[in-house]
Amino acid sequence: MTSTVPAETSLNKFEKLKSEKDGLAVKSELEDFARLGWEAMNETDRDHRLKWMGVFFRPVTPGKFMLRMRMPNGILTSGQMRVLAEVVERYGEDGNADITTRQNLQLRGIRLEDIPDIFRRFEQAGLTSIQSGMDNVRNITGSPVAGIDADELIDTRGLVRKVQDMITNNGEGNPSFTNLPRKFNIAIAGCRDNSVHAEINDIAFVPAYKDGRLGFNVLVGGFFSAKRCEAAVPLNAWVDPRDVVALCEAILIVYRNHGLRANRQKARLMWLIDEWGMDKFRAEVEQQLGHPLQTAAPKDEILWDKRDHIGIHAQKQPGLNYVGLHVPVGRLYAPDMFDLARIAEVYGSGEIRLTVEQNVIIPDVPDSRVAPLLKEPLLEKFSVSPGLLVRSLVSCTGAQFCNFALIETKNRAMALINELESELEITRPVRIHWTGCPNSCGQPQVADIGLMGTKVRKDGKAAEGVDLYMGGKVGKHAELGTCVQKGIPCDDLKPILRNLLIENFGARPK
Ligand code: SRM
Ligand code: SF4
Repeated sequence: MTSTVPAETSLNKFEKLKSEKDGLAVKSELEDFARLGWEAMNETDRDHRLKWMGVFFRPVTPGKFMLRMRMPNGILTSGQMRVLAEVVERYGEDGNADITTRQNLQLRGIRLEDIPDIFRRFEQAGLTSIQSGMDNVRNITGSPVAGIDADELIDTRGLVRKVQDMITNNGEGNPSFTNLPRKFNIAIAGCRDNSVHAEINDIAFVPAYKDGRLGFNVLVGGFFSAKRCEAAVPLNAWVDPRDVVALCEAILIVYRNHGLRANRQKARLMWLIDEWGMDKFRAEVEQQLGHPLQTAAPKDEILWDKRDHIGIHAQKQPGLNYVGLHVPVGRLYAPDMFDLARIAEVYGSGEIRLTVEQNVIIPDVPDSRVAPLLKEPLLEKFSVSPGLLVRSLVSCTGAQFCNFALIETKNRAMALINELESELEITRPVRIHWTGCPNSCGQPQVADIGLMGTKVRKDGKAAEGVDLYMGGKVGKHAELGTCVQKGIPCDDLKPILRNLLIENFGARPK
């Protein structure tokens, strides 16, 4: 199976660079790049094709690359965490790692000359960063408490892994799926609370019973972009869990072969569904699958509000607990990562999980080990009972490392939330999401209060500002929030948020 790009496609810059040389080709050239150095190597390889290996040139910090991993279902072992900690540790102050909004890790400060060695270590540790950027399928998300939640319907761990293995050829790289028209997101929900934001993925599986059998209803086309944001829509299909991999493969092939490529702003899956209509899209998927799809189950099983998994929770395995730690805006440093690895081994089974809220879960902690775990000094930084505002705070990378950013996000978000928490008595969690530009990596549209970076004028001068989003609903009856106020200078934001929290979210001045 090879990639087929329609001949009549007029080639934009990205289609051109992909047609000249597939991104995956750089896999065999990494030693050469390491020898040449980032300043001497081919710029297109450096700025674009390296992303097929998860290696991102950062114009904000030239020479210090970002490495985006794949963490299927957001799960890693203590051994893997330690390998990642060793990688960032060697870069001193430049090195850190961020938990991403796709239940994943991004490492920072990486030098190109170290990449071959880092990748050898990844291979030994069963880690991969392959096909994690550009026109590839992003990290596949699954329920963060899969296999340990007493109320779960379907354990998503194996399914997510199988879908990743199909897409990446078991981590070797798969040229069948390295030239998609655009990025592509897949999520598999197995619990009752939709803790993966199914509605904002290009393909989402949500648990549903059909004729007494448990499987998934399928949604397609959800995405955010600067031009357009859409929630996923029903494919009118129900699949048995055994058919998830085949359906993902069929949809990806249809998208790869027919997705719109001329205009990158119109290249996500939803634009193809719009052009064809759902009936034609579904029929093409069936043809690719080689058999008809079953129609959707009449209702899905997403019946709960979304949980954030922070704190101590009994597992379905009697006597065991999972402990959710709050990691402020997802930022980790090497000592934190070593500590998390140690804590997972000493108190749990050595497993570590990540959530789309950029937090960490330590599973398999016996009842008798919970109290000693709570005394660990790391929990002063990564709390099990954080303040009600910081608890649900999510932020994209922002100006510190991202060249698309119109504003600084993570540091500003933390500073502002700390001030608001000290001035207000908060009575319930409020989900506040920051994103540095209209690409919406920080998902402001799923938040109670979403803040999207923009440029404004204040006192006649250019300044950093935000557009304010409200109304995002998650879990049961998820809905996207919308922009309610544009162009608020960041310097003027605090009183506006303060009033919003008092008037709409039950906060009281202290
Ligand atoms: Fe994103 C591009 C960071 C989740 C929509 N995103 C980028 C780049 C790669 C831009 C760049 O090259 O600098 C950012 C890297 C900055 C850096 O140095 O960290 C970036 N995106 C992120 C992360 C790290 C945000 C975070 O702090 O958590 C998330 C990484 C997820 C992962 O592990 O793979 C991240 N990005 C998202 C999401 C949220 C999600 O998937 O739920 C979205 C919206 C959902 C979607 O894609 O439909 C998102 N990112 C974008 C877009 C707009 C896509 C579009 O169709 O136009 C871009 C720009 C692009 O692709 O051209 C983008
Ligand atoms: Fe960068 Fe914009 Fe994404 Fe934030 S939303 S990580 S600023 S591309």
